[in-house]
Amino acid sequence: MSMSSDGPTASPTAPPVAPAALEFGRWLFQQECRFLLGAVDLDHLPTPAAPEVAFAGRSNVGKSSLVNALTGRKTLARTSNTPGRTRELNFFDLGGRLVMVDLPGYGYAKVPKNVVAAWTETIRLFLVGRVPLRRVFVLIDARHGLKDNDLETLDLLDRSAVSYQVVLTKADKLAASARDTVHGATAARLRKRPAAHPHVHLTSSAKGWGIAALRADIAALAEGGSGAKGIASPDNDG
Ligand SMILES: Nc1nc2c(ncn2[C@@H]2O[C@H](COP(=O)(O)OP(=O)(O)OP(=O)(O)O)[C@@H](O)[C@H]2O)c(=O)[nH]1
Ligand SMILES: [Mg+2]
Repeated sequence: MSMSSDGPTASPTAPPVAPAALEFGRWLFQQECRFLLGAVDLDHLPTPAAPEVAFAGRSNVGKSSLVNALTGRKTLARTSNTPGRTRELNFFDLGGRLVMVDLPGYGYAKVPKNVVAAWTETIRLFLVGRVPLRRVFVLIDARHGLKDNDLETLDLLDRSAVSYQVVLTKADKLAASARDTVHGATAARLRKRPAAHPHVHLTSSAKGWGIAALRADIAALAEGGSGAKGIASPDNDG
């Protein structure tokens, strides 16, 4: 199945993904994935048990859909057409080796301003202060590219030296040429950012594009993965 889903184009910034890394990613994401808990605030986070990765991004960008695509389970994380669907920090354990955190979105959620402000602050504090967090995957809608509130998030992560990697989502909604343009432009804008991973993933949860390569990168951060002991990406200094 994964062979047919690598996406429409090879990325100009993509290092070749080693077959062993792809295989470990495929294996890891076949392990049992278990919802641990949803935390409404930082007082209710689970006790760290494994390396963590978090999925951050504007409301409606496709964070929950990506968690579902990665795990091959359509309804593990709740998704919706209505921005603001995810209202808690949702923790998922993957085979006891990795914890994935599906975050509430920032941006244009149709919820009261004070609620958005509280979420934003919770997310900020989580991103900069969560000890087991190995990398933040910042999701960007391929149709829109980096917006002001995305740049605020990247600034925060750069300032706090929290390793992050950009994932373009909903690539199926763009023509091939537009996909290449936004992919190249996004990678170029990340080049001077100190905590950014240089490779930008181009994905479609709907079509399965880029999911196998993303699994490989995430799995490298898990217990037993090739990058499990590294804090920062080795090729970060561009
Ligand atoms: N065409 C297409 N639609 C997608 C894709 N990924 C997500 N969507 C749709 O985008 C909408 C939002 O997806 P979610 O996964 O709920 O987004 P989210 O980032 O978790 O949203 P919040 O929890 O509200 O922050 C849903 O209607 C999804 O079906 C994709 O790859 N392609
Ligand atoms: Mg969500």
